[in-house]
Amino acid sequence: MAKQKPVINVAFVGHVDHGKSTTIGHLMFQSGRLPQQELDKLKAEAVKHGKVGFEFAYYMDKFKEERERGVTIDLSYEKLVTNKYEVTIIDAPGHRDFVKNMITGASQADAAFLTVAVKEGVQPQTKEHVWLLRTMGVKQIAVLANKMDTVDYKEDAFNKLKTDVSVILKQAGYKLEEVPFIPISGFKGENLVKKSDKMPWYKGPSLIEQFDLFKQPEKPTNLPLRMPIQDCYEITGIGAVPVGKIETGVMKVGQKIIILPGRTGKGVPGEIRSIEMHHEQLTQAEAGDNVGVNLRGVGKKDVARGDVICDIASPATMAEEFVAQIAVISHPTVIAKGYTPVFHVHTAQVPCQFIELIEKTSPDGVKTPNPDFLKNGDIAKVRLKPIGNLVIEASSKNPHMAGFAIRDAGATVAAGMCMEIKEKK
Ligand SMILES: Nc1nc2c(ncn2[C@@H]2O[C@H](COP(=O)(O)OP(=O)(O)OP(=O)(O)O)[C@@H](O)[C@H]2O)c(=O)[nH]1
Ligand SMILES: [Mg+2]
Repeated sequence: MAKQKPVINVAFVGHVDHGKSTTIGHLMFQSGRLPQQELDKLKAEAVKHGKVGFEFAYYMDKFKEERERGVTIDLSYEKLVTNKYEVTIIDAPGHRDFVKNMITGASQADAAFLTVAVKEGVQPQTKEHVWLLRTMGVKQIAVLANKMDTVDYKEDAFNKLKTDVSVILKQAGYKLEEVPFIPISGFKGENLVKKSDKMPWYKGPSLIEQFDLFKQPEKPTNLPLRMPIQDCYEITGIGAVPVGKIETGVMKVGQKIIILPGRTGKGVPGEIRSIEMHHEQLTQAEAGDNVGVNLRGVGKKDVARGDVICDIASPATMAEEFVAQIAVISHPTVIAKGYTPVFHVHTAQVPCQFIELIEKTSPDGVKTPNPDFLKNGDIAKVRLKPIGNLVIEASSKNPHMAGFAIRDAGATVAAGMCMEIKEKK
């Protein structure tokens, strides 16, 4: 079998209408995936809905409501094969009503293009998305200065945007020297595949070249084994078979493991008897693999979704309390001490109580120690107490086990990362 190219997931994010879907659609057109005939049809449909100019966006925005309103509502995915990678492009919505979908996209991304229309500049969701990328652990960002046609492809306008966007990137903790800025016109198709002759002052890569400049995402096989259990089956003659994705590390037949927290909260020790992936028996599986495992010493009643299979030599931590950095995205009122929403951490869902608001940074960048409450747009350092047993790790120890979304009444109210843990003994 031919060796496959490495896979990378790249999200397009940024404020509503700044041209994410259009840029992706045009990129697909120029790289031959969207035929002229199809484009003509999309153009006719855009005209019909009074949305002239949305034909490229329509390639990504397929729902009726998306097309009528001319906004992206949910994530859509597109494959692109570059010289180096098999890329999965994730088109995220920019509208503030759909931030929760953007968060899901960010949680799947290895890298992101922050798309900013050069005339409008930094807008509320430009900033919010930068923070969310950071919170969800997206380390590699490139900025697309889009709609360069609206400023006659002038270098001054590009430089002004660069200065403004740099401020928010820096606030969120990105290293500016690691963030490339690329001037493009998604609609006119400038600098997407071919270098644009309209911007001779620009010496950097085109959009498609930038995909290959992103670093290859690491398969975290060096970290200890962590497999959050998605479900557990009972198979006659075999016994309990937990299934799930190995987040980090390597799993081998014969390996000694412990499942945390387990029914009792004290952990259930066992041994890997067999590993199965796509109905095939393996002697070893690793980070990224979705597997079913049969365990010696473990019954179906001992484990459930939300438990984590860990290497017994370096098990995960259960938190008595933890300190996290969170971004408040969409809460109907304010978050104060005592609030106890449900936290979604790997496959676990556990209520956690806010026991201390340590510091907040409001959207204008002002920091307040010990605030009384948090509201939408705030980034905060908080102390939390799980009500029940929760396996979570500090992002410095295992970033794949540190991220979470906070949900309440069917909506994502905030997202965050665990920074520090007080371990449960
Ligand atoms: N002049 C000009 N218009 C553009 C460009 N890129 C996008 N547009 C227009 O901007 C509008 C919004 O484009 P979309 O691609 O839907 O923007 P989006 O960022 O995907 O929007 P959401 O997904 O709803 O956040 C459309 O009218 C596009 O034609 C560009 O490079 N130049
Ligand atoms: Mg869109």
